[in-house]
Amino acid sequence: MTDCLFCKMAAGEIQPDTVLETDDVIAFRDINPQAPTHVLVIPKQHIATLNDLQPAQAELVGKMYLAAREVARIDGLDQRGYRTVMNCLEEAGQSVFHLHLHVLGGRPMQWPPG
Ligand code: IU
Repeated sequence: MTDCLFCKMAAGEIQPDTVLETDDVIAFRDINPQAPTHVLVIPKQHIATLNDLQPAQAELVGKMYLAAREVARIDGLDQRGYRTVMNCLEEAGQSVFHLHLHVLGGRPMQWPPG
């Protein structure tokens, strides 16, 4: 997907503020943070939304969560607490159509989210 911003980050054409990278995923700091820690975990492979996820890609989502856990450890949130969020489509707040997991923490969280 040549016109996908997150694909360009995955390809190294745009350099995000990267927290960690594996063969399959990248985690980088959100440009408009909503909490002291706000990191996005993306697969390097283009998947537009959760609706587009295929059963064969289930392990990839597990790797995204393992990366989110590592991000929390890096930012000192693993014992304190953190939230992971994946928005699917516009009504839920999805604005970038490349699968991503938000990792948020460092402040008290409200429930339910708005
Ligand atoms: P959303 O769930 O699709 O709304 O999340 C997209 C996120 O991508 C949002 O939090 C943006 O601030 C973030 N983001 C970014 O980190 N860098 C960018 O260049 C752009 C969006 I565009």
